[in-house]
Formats: sequence, structure tokens, C-alpha cells
Amino acid sequence: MLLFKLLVLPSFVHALWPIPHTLQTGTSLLKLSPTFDITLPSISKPPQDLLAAIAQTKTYLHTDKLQRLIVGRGAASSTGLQTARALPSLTLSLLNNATPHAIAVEAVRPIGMRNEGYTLSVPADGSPAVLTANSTLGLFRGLTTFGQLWYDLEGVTYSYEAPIKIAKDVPAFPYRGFMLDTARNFFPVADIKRTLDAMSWVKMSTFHWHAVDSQSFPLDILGFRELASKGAYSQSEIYTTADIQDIVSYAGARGIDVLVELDTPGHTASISSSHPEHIACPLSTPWPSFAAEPPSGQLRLASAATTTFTSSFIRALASTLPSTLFSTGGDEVNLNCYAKDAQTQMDLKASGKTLEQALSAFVGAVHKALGEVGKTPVVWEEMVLEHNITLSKDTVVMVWISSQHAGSVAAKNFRIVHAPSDYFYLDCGAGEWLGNNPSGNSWCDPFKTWQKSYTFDPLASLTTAQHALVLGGQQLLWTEQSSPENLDSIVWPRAASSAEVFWTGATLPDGTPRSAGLASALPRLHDLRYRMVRRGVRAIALQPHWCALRPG
Ligand code: CP6
Repeated sequence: MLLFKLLVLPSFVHALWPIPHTLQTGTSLLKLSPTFDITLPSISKPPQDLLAAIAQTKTYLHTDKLQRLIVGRGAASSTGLQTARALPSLTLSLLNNATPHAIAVEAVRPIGMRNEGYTLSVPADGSPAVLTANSTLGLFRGLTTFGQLWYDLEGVTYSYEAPIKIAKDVPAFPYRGFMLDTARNFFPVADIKRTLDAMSWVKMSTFHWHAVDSQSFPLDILGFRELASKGAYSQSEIYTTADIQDIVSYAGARGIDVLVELDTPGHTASISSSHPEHIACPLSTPWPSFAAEPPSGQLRLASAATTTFTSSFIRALASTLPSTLFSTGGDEVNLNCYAKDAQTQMDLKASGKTLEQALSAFVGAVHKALGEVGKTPVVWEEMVLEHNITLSKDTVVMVWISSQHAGSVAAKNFRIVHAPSDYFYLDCGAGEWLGNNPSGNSWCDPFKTWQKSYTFDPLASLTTAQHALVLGGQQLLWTEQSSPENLDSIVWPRAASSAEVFWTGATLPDGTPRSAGLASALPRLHDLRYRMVRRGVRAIALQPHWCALRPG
């Protein structure tokens, strides 16, 4: 009877997230040998972060102890377990004599030039499993997949569907991100590291760190230390230079590039604490006429001194970071603030520039400084859709106001990161903290479910020629109403949705439209959620625990 049940298992019962590009599974049980090991016989000098990733994978294999969790999977008895073969080892190797660089080195290569592909084969007959890739980053992605294959029954760790063959897994888009705002509320380094761990489990590639904003400036920049010492919420709510390096190297070892944003010229009121001379309309009333949210205050973009100051602190920070990308923000610039600022009006008169020309010159100067330290600029969509600014062709544009705006950005031939509020804002639906302010954020409600984010089409309304402009996308957490207390629960497992969208592309690997893939995504995401909880991330439930336990 039980054996019969095994034979009629549905074939699509794996719990991988994101779904690999190709996948063949069998129907044999395979258990992990008690002496299971991960080896790299052909890599003579393995980098430290690869060795750490291997050790971490082995730890997870022993501590995840996931139950069956997907109905119909592994309806196995001890009888089945006794006959299962044991997997002795997983062997890692690099193809084409590739140099074993640190994962952290591979993770920060220019976007589009990273090698994340891998091949994985797990035989059912007790011979070693094999993982190959062209880079240590690819090996890392493959280890992540391997870690998701295992479950626990009656004290034995095993996989339900050997042999497993992933002939080729490779991401559809290089930018698979998550954005965190650390300025509205502060997040200790440990919370960021835990978030980076969870991001790596779903193969995300980019941590977009919206580090500072009008409410606080928690980033210590050498040479500009007064910005944080005066602009942070407190002396203990500052990311020191050592913290920043710690976060960057922790991310790198997990295949994640850190894209830091210093938002300018808007969203900068916190700079007035240390440099009132550079800020127009600080704390002006009524604030809704001067800023998207209180407090008001923006950099005096027409001032030569302010332009030099801004270029200098951005260059100072950017030069210490390994990423080739750096964001200068550019969202929600309030022109009324400058119309009311006597100093800006004087500066404009002296230079003979219009406000738009001054904005263009300001952004141009800041981006030139970034170019001097080898960085490619990233901006929010207003810089190309609302203002007439000269930007270098390689500038990356984040589309946030509406998913419908991607086509307009593509029409201007800029590379795109999808970050649309109508699909990917994790805070939307959290409430209306601005109360009855007419410029409040109610248009971003309702709450975005994982299903909503999952159905996003990265190539919608783009011509075939424009497809190459899409770098990928991300879900985002603005933190007006979030703090360390709810970080895990507001982000996970929802943010895993876009990780699968941008790994697999416009459709699922078999061509199924994503909207038709929701039913098969639910059990996989449910499983991922339990795995996250086992690993210390307090992801929320997707359905009653009962759904995972009922007999298949
Ligand atoms: N802060 C900054 C924000 C937002 C943006 N930039 C934002 C705008 C509208 C909504 C949510 C967040 N809080 N710096 C827009 C990119 Cl609905």
C-alpha cells in the first residue's frame, strides 16, 4: 500500500525557490549519509568565503530538520527509508580551469558580467553528487539549491525525488534585489546581516541600502563625520566605517552586491543638523508644500559650495565601497522649496541658470565625482521622466511610481531596475501614517500580497529591442512604520516573490505564465518559509500548519 503511494507521487513536488532553469527529478528516496561531506578535490586554494559557505551548508543540512511539508511528497515509511541509498558526498569543481576568486570578488563584478550559473547532479545510486560552475559565485548558488533538497523523517535527513539533475540553472536577470531604508527607523547591523542571509537563500544579488534620509543620517563618512554625529538619532544609532565594511563583506561572501544610496538633493533635511548652510527650506511650514513628508529640507542645488560639498561626501563614501554601482537618489525633489529659498534665488540669478538647469548641473557634478572613483550612477525615475537632466548613457534608473513607467524610461534608452510601488512596496498597506495629508501615500495601498508581487512581468509593455535594458528588480521596505521588531515579518517570505520572478524571467521555465504558477508556488514558498524560521528568520505563515501535515 505504502509503496503504491510512493509510485503515484506527483512528479512536481520539490521545494526549490527560485525554480531552476532546468530540472529533472526521479522517484527514489535518497538519504544523507551520516558521514556526508562536501569536497573540492580540484580546487587547490579555495577562498575563505567558499569554505565558510560549505561549512554553513553542512550546518543547515543538520539543523534545518524540515518536515514533509508538501502534501504528496515523501509519503514514505521507515520501510522506504531502509531501502534508500545514502549519499556520501557532494563534489564541487570549477569548469575551464577558472580561478577560484573569493565569492565576494565575483559578486561585485559589473552588473551583467557575473557568472551565477551552475550544474547540479544528485544520483540515486549512492555515488557522489556533483556541482560544477564557472565561478565560485556559481558554486555558491548551487550550494544554496543543494541545501533546499533535504527533509527530515524519523531522524533521517533525506530527499524524496532522486535522481535530481539540474543540467543548467542560470538567472534571467542579474539584479535581484531588496531595498531597506535605515533612516526612518534604525536597524542594528545584526538585523541587516540576518536579512542578507535570507536574501542569499533565495539567490538575491543586490542589497539596495537606502541609508540616509530627511529624518536621520546614520552613516559615518570619513572626513564628514559631523553628518552622522549630528544627524543620527543617537550616537549608538550610527553605522561606523567598520560596520559598513562588515556589512559589505558579509553580503559579498553571500553573493550579494551592496548598492548604497545617498539620496539627493531631496530627502536631505537631516544634513541641516550639521550643515544648515547647505539646506534650503528646513522645517518650513506648512511642510506639505515643501516636502513629501516631514521634516522639509533639501540641498541648495544652485550653490557651488553645496555642489562641491555633496560631490565630496558622496565620493568619499563611494570610494570605500567595492560595488560598481552607487545611487544618488533624485526622487521627490520639491521645486517649491527652492522657489521660496532666497539663497537659491540669488545663486540662480548669479549663474543665469533656470532651476532645471541648476538641477542638471548639480546632478552632473555629483555623477562626475562618482565617475572619478569608478562608479556607475543609479537614480530614481523622476531624474529622467520629470526633469530635463543630462545623464550619462550608462545611468541605471529605478522605476518606482508605477510599473507602467518602465516603457517611458526604456524609450529614453536607460537601463532599468523595476521597483514599482504597485507591485513591490512591502510597506504599502501598513497604514497611513501621514494622516489626512493630501499628498499622503494612500495611493500605494492596499497591502501587496506575495501573489501580487509574483505575477509581475518584467518585460511587460517593452519592445523586444528594449528587453536588454531590464537589469532586474526588487521589493522595497520603507520604514516609516517598520523597525527591527517587525522587519522579518513584513519582509519574509513576501520578498521571495521577486527573487523568483527575476531569477526565472517573464514566465516559469516551462513557459507557464506566472499567474498560472501561483498554485504550484504556494507549497514551495510554504516550505521556504519553514526553512527560514528554522534558520532564525521570523518569516510569517502563509497558511495553517495543518496544511503541511495532513496526509497526502
Ligand atoms: N522615501 C523616499 C519614501 C518614498 C520614496 N523615497 C516613498 C514614496 C511613496 C510611497 C512610499 C515610499 N518614503 N526617500 C519614493 C522613492 Cl507610497
